[in-house]
Amino acid sequence: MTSKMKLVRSLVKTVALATVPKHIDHFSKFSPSPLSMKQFLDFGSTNACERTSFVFLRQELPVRLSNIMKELNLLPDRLLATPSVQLLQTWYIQSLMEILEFLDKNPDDHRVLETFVEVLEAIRNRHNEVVSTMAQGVIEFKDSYGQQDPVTDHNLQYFLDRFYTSRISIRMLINQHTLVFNGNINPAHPNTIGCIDSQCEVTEVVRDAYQSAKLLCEQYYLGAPELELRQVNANNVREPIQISYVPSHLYHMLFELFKNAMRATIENHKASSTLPPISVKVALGGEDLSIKMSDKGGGVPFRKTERLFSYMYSTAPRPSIEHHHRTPLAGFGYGLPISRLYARYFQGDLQLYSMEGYGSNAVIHLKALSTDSVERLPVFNKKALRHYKLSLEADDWCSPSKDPLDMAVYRVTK
Ligand code: W6P
Repeated sequence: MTSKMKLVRSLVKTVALATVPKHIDHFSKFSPSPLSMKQFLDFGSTNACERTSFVFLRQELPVRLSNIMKELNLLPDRLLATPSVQLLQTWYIQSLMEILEFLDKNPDDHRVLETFVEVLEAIRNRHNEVVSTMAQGVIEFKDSYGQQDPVTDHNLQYFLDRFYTSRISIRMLINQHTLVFNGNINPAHPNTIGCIDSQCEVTEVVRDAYQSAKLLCEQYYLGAPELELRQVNANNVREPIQISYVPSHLYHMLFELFKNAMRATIENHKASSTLPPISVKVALGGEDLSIKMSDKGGGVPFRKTERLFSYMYSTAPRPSIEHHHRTPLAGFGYGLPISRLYARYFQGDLQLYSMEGYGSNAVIHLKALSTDSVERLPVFNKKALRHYKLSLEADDWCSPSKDPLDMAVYRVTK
């Protein structure tokens, strides 16, 4: 390439870049359109139309990207300025620009549709390391500014929940389009449309996730707890439990929970020669599909359970004891908070009920009906903006006194 060509290219790029804020302002004024599991399945069924999907995505992807980019800009300057977050922003801008290229393209030109699939695949790859890069940004931020105040902590939790949910949803859209319109149906799974299994066998995913966690566990400890799996199908006692779901999402959540349960079980039974099993119960009702995983790992104090889902706590410098034998098996990381986002993404939830001194129950609640499984998406609006503007106020509950008698004296004498 001649230096003149290079100059022209870089000028074109600069001009395109300069219009990005305008596009972000425009597309962030639209609310994302949540899809139901049924709509996802329809996109990939017999009457699947690549053209329709293309026309939808070239609008919807910029809307979802712009909504979250607006919110990203509300992060504390000191976090925004970290190299990690700067890098991450360039990925978002680049991807947005690449999709905007398709706005004036002809949807009836099959070459356009082909290029679109390629561009989406490139975008998906570009964003592979978003979670770890953002985590790195949070570490850099904490390292240079120390322990944050509760407001920053709250804002960061609020933002990252929304940011990672947005990412899950964008990847879901990209995966569905690229898998469905690449023409290869998976013969091993005839019920799969893209990454959705319309007859996802829940206990099968439980067993898979258990096996993987078990292998990992056995590499670092001498053994692993057994699995005790039971299911109750209230709708039809004889039928196995099936739902329309994304098996990879379910696997992700269960694998994370198993790692935590195994680690707790082993750490709590170091002195004993036997390990209590991890028991999993899967129950299907008319509305909910619930999965409860119980361990006898000694539990977590109630006061500390919220921390397991905190991004700020999870990026805390590791306690020094942990430095000596770092176990890759659970603890510290975004595993639990992100698993909860997967559950919530299709209107479910993930909760941890612990009994300190005994063990923990982790419960995943999912929607049993594909009509209820609708994407839960963040939208950038006034209410979201208000969240970032909360200021530190005095608590409207008294703080517990260390010494009630002092307090009594204080009251009387005052
Ligand atoms: C624990 C802590 C935990 C987190 C998630 C799942 C299970 C468990 N068990 O002790």
